[in-house]
Amino acid sequence: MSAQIGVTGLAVMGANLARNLARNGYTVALHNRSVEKTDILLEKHGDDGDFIRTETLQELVDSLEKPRRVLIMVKAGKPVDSVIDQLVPLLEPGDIVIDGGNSHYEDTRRREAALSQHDLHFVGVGVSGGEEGALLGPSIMPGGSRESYDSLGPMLEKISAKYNGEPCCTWIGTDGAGHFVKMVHNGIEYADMQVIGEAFDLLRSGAGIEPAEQAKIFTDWNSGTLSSFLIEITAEVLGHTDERTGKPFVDVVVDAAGQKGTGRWTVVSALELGSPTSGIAESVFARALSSQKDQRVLAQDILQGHENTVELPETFVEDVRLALYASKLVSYAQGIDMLTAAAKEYGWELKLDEIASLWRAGCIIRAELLDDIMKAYAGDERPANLLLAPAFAEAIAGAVPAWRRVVATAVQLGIPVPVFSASLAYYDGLRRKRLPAALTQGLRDLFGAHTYNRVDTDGTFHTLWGEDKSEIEAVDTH
Ligand code: NBP
Repeated sequence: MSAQIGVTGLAVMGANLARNLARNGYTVALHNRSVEKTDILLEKHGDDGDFIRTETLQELVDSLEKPRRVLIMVKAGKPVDSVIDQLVPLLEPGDIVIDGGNSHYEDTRRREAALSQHDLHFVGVGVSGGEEGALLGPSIMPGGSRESYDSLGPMLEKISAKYNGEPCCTWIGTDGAGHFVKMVHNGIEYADMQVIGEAFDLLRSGAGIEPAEQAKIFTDWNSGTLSSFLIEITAEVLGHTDERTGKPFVDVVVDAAGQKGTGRWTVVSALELGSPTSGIAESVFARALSSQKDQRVLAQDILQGHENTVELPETFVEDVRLALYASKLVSYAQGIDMLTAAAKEYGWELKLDEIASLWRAGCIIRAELLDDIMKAYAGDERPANLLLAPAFAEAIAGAVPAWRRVVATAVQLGIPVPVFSASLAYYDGLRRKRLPAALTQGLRDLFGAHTYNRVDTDGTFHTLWGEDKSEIEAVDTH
């Protein structure tokens, strides 16, 4: 018996993907650097399907049908390079090496280029859904060559999550496209979680609504336009009581948020692409600020808030819901804008409707909203920005008055709402006829002769600020 796919790296994600593959009828060869993990998996879950136990990468490779498919599920970074280096001499042209970890897309681009020199396919695959998703059906974002997808795609589609029967897996684009899209997914996830946190804080600190009561509010919100996995689990976490103290669980958790790096990668990449991903960036900074616990403790006694008293409108809870919805839409709009910029930069033909469609189930940001986003990009006329799609322009317009009230209230009460407010600033920046960027251009021209364009005529100009302030046409030095 030979295996249709081999998995090396059998920690939580690799083990669960291997089990998912076996449960779907594939024979899976198993390998882990330390053989214990392989044996534990076989002992506990050997009944899930057909597995082949191997102890070395050579044995793994020998157990596979050709062209071979080897899925690497080891820790992202150097371990991936190490495994690739060991695998390459064992493989033959046409074989497919798959990296299903959270690798940086630039690493994936580099590895794809290197393996193509050996006539090997290298497929960077974004996998979202955590441990449970890997077992029961994740959202899968494969990059790499189209040819490799012909061989690998059916397998990945079979084990992926399904939305109304449709697989949440489709070929994304060449080289690092899959990992790039997964990275942006994670960036949106950061923003999504932060706006939920801001809503929680406003309801608690602003309106005095206790977590248990908020759990009911979030459950209620989950049946409307905000319906999503993250809203659903927010209700679960807020409704949980700490066993030891009898206090709300959220009150016994240290308020310092961790991060593993994909949010940061998203923001760095957005800066490099010149894509204004302010909501996602603020969500990463909010986690960073929360973690500066020492400074925060000192600041509590030194920095005065001078908060104002605000009479909350009767509609406050609904206002917060609308502000959350609008800010969430902005995060998606910004994430999608990044995808558009990256497609241009890297020559990927990203299909935004397909990307939205494969986020509809299995992944952490799965939400009803994504079905509408998919539809917005499905036609021939793709909106230049998600917020400009007629359905979303209307939806966000309906939320704007409440959104402004909520941000103004938060400012008066001294409750930080970095993503609510950055998203509103983005919205206003996008829609306003004139921006103070004109003044910026004037300043740049004065101190650095950086030139400017005029609203009334073509050409590039410079004002002789140090002389008679007359205007000259600038010579194009490019
Ligand atoms: P980990 O990221 O914790 O990695 C552990 C695995 O890497 C073990 O199998 C370990 O082998 C192996 N490994 C290491 Br560490 N160094 C190695 C080396 N130099 N050579 C060979 N193998 C090495 O596993 P995970 O949490 O299952 O995640 C796997 C990938 O999936 C990561 O990229 C992660 O970011 C990504 N991911 C995780 C989640 C999640 O929810 N956990 C979700 C989505 C994506 P050993 O047993 O011999 O030490």
